[in-house]
Amino acid sequence: MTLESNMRINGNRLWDALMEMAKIGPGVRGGNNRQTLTDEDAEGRKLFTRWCEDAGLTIGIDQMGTMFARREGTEPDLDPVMVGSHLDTQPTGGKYDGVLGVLSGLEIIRTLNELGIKTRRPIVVVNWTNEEGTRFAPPMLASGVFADVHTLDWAYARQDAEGKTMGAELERIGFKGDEPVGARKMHAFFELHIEQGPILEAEGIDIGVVTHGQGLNWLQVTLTGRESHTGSTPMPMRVNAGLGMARITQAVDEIAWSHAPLAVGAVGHCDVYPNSRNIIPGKVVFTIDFRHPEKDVIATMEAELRERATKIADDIGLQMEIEQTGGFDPVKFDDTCVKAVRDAAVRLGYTHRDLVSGAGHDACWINRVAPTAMIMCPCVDGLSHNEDEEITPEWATAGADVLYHAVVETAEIVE
Ligand code: HGY
Ligand code: MN
Ligand code: MN
Repeated sequence: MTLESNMRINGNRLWDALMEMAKIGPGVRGGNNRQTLTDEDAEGRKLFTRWCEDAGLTIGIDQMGTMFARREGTEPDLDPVMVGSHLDTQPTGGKYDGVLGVLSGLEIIRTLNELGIKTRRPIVVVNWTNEEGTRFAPPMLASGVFADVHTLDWAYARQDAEGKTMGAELERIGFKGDEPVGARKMHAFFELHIEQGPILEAEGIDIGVVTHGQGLNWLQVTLTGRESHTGSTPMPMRVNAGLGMARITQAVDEIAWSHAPLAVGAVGHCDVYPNSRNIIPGKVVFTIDFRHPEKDVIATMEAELRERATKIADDIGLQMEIEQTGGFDPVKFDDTCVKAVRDAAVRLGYTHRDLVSGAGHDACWINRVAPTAMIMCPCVDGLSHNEDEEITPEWATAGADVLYHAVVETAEIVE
């Protein structure tokens, strides 16, 4: 049997699953707050487990808590085709970032079961732990350990704002598996994700065929000045760490604009100490997020930032430390997998265009250990990492249809 254009997933069932999962870890404005290794994440993992077991899948969990739900192939010894993304969300996240990719993988299984279709290769649906990197930096942490970018011990030692470690939290929620991370081999990996940008919607296109992912550089800056009274300290005597952060934040924006149109830069995280209304900040810690499709431009932006930040700190009399707390080079996805995605979009009659991913994804690390490709669907106003994140059922269905064809073609249908 070959994949025909009428072979499609059940879009209503997928949408119902998305809405069901969205009830877990609700945000304050209709989105989600299901941060990694929280009780809410554990509840979402348990719902996913129930659904996978109902679909006849066997579940393995590795030492980073990543979940692998396996549908057997007719040739069990062949390396499986893996498909998935992440169920953890930002603190003010949307209902679809990551979740669409995991639940579309499950929808593929449900469709294959319903039609009684068998594949030579096993198919494994994956929920990667801590893609977002908000509670425990850096992002894509479990897939990074899987791809041998980080060690397991380093990942376990990552601490959240309350000093809790990743290892202890994995233990606490009962998802610290014993499978060695990276032991599972795979023939290929596919990830469906919302674009989190404006291009597909603006151009009226259904499918992003993701050929590359841009690189990322997270620089954590610590500025130390002197706490003093905001009222009685004369201006010339102030050593204001908050002022340094403001000027460096402005410099980040100017550096990104100076490498337009593809460079981006912002400060999204900051801690001010002691954070009292009438004390000049004695210390600030904040994170710069630089991104660009070309590695050398990212390096140039970092060099320019270090030069300007040093002058800013010297002018104010601040001590400064800069530490890289996250980063990955731009990635080029596998040509064969990308072709499977593009051919699927054509076969199914969906409009499509090549795309570079603006956000980082687990696929960016898994691309190091297996042939990998991504599919993107539009999102409303290109908005994401915001509780107003929205997609349409049609966009979800189109993305999952293309994912279905790319995965099943690669896993090889058995006549
Ligand atoms: O930061 C990112 O690009 C991803 O959303 N974690
Ligand atoms: Mn994501
Ligand atoms: Mn995200």
